[in-house]
Amino acid sequence: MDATEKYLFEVHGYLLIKGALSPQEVAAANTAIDQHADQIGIRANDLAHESATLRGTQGRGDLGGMLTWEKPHCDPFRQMIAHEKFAPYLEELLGPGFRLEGLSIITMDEGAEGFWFHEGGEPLDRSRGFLYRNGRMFCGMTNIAVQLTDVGPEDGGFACLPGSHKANYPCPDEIRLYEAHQDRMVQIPAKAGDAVLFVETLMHGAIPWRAKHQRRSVILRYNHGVQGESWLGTYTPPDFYGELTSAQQAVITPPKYRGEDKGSRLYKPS
Ligand SMILES: O=C(O)CCC(=O)C(=O)O
Repeated sequence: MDATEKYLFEVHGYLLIKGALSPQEVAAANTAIDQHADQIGIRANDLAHESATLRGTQGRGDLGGMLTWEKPHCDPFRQMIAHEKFAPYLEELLGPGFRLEGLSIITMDEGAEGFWFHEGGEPLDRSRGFLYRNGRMFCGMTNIAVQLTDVGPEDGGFACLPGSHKANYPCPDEIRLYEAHQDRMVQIPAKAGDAVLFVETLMHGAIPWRAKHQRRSVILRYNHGVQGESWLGTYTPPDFYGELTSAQQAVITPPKYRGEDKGSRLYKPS
C-alpha cells in the first residue's frame, strides 16, 4: 500500500484497486457463477427499508458456497481469498495474520432495489472500528468487493459516504435512507476486475441498479487475526482444507493472539 493509497484510504475509508484481477480470472469466476446461477437467491425487497429513493422493482440476488463448488468452479474463489494483490493491503490495515470472515456474491438485475446506508463510525462497534495510532491505521472488519462486471457512473450499485468511518455524531435517518444530501454519497464506477477495498465502519449501501447487464460483486470480508466474529465451539477445518494452498489455509485458521505485527506475511514483499 503506497503513500498515496494510505492517504486516500485514511481520509475516505475506501480505495479502488484497479485491475486487481486479470481478465482470465474474471472470466473464470463469471463462468463458475453462470454454472450455479440457479442457486442465486432473490431477496424479498427487504434492503431499501422504507426509502422512497432506494426502492426497486425486484430484490437483489445473493449467492454463497463458492469455496465448496466442484472443480474448477471453486478455484477462482479459493484464489481470491488469499490473493497476492490483496494481501499487502490487508496486512497493512489488519496486520499479518488477518482472517477471512466470509465471502458472498451480490447480483443485481435491472431495477433491483438499493440497500439502506448502514454502519458509519457511530455507534462505535469494536469489531468494525477504525483507528489511526502511532503512525499507522488499525481497522476492524475490512472488505474487498471484487467487481465481476463493469459498473458505469449511472448504473448504481455500491455507494458510500467518504469519511463516515470517522463519524462521531449519529447519522440522520434521511441521509441513511438516501432521501437527503444524496450529492454527498459516492457511487464508484469500476471495470470488471477492479476491487473496492473498504473498512466496514464506513457508511455504505447500494443505489438501485439501472444497467441492462447484471451486476456481480464478490464481497470478501476480513478481520484482524485476533477477531472471530462468528465463532462458537471448537474449530473444525472445512472438508476442502487439504486442497488449499498454505496461504489460503492461513486466512481460514481460527483467531488467535499473535502479538501486533509478529505474524508472518502471506507473501514475500516484491
Ligand atoms: O455492494 C453492495 O451492494 C452493498 C453491500 C453491503 O452494503 C453489505 O454487504 O454490507
